[in-house]
This record gives sequence, C-alpha cells and structure tokens, in this order.
Amino acid sequence: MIAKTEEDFNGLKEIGKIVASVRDELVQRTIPGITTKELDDLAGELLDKSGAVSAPKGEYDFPGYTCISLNREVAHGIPSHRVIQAGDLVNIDVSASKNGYFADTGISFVVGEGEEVLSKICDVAKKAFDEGLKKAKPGSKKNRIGKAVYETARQNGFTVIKNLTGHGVGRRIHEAPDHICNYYDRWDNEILKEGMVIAFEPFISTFEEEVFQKNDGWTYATEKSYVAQLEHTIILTKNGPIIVTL
Ligand code: M3C
Ligand code: CO
Ligand code: CO
Repeated sequence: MIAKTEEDFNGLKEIGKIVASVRDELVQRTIPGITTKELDDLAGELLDKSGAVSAPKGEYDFPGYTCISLNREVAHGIPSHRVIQAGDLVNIDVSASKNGYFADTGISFVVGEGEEVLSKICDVAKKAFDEGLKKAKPGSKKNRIGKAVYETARQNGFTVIKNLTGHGVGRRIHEAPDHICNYYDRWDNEILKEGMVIAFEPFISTFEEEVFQKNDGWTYATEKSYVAQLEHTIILTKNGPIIVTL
C-alpha cells in the first residue's frame, strides 16, 4: 500500500508494535526444552489480547499463528511438538492484522551456544538489512535494495536465497510490489514511491541459493545450507524509512 493519511500511519504503527512485541516475547521464551507449538500457542494468546489476527492463519489457513522454522528449515515452518535444543538455529516470523492494517516481522537466532557459522549468518543478515535499508528511498530503483543485500552477503563469504523475497504489505499481508529481491536484477527497475509500505526480508545463506518446499505443503528448507532471515515492515518516506516493527 501507499500510506498517505494519519490513520494509515497510526494503523501501521499499531500493528507493527504488536507483531514486534510478540516476536520479542517468543525469542525470549525460546529456551532448550520448549516446543515450537508451545511458543506458537503463546503467540496466539498475545495476538488475541492485542485484538490482532494472525496473518498466516487468517489469510492462508496456515496451521499455526506464527511460522517457526528450525535449522535447515528457512521459512513457513509449522509449529509442532518438536523440542528446541541448545545450538539450534531458529527463525520466528510473526505477521498479523488489526483494523485492516498488516505488518510482518521475523528474526533468526541461535539458542545458547551453537556452531560459529550460525551466529555469523545472523550477524550478516542484520548487516545486509542495514545496507539494503539505506537504498530504500522514494525515487530510487527497487533493485538497488537487493544489490546491497547480495553484495553484503558475498563480501562476508555467504550468498542469498533467490526464490524467497520481501514484498509489499499494509492492507494485505502480501501485496504490490510483489517482490523485493535479495539480489540485483537489472529488469527489476520499478521506482520506489513516497509512502510505499514494504516487508524487507534478506535471507542470507551459507551456500545454496534456492529453497525447496517440503511434503507438508508449507515448509521451505534447504538441503545442506543454513539460512538466516531478518524482516521488518517499513514505510518509505522522503525523511527516511519508518520501521514500524522495531
Ligand atoms: N511472513 C511470511 C509469510 C507468512 S504467510 C504463511 C513472509 O512473508 O515473511 C515470508 N514469505 C516467504 C518466506 S517468509
Ligand atoms: Co514474515
Ligand atoms: Co514477509
């Protein structure tokens, strides 16, 4: 969407704050021994208390309030009775709506001490996010964002997942622009607009560049790589980006 009115800005900020607080609460509660379903049930309660509706459940009939992905899973992981262990790479992705406004946020992190490469890809996802954000300006080409993400990944010895992208958000969970790629595509030269609302989500990978979908019809995973994502919902303005999910 293009945010124009005070009501748009306030509506996006309100749902942004809700999904960010649910994300942070779930990260805090992610300790060895807890199941992804227990975390997701907590998210369901917190969203409900805030008057928000899970976007995956409400829009796609996803079997969970949030997407929780472990280790070789990258995204759309289904909450289940699997038990989280020390050293696991976890991604928690929370998206929801309230009063007709949607926001989307996600983060990857390591539970306790893990393999060094895991914390490294999480750090590079943050770096790539910051570099991409610098290019997220009204009047700039959309493909400058992905260029910055890809270059940051490569400079740090990693690459990106090419078949998962960011997207427009705001009045729906996924809307125009359909793709915010994490690499440079010269044909992807749409001009970013004042007030445009995007979910920017770099996926940094140790080496593979594509995910496949598991037989459950949801989970995206790699064969052998580890992947870290960081996602925020952002309103692009001439005075700089407003991150509504901080
Ligand atoms: N929030 C998710 C979508 C959840 S709906 C099942 C997203 O937009 O960030 C991703 N899309 C693709 C991978 S993660
Ligand atoms: Co998301
Ligand atoms: Co998203």
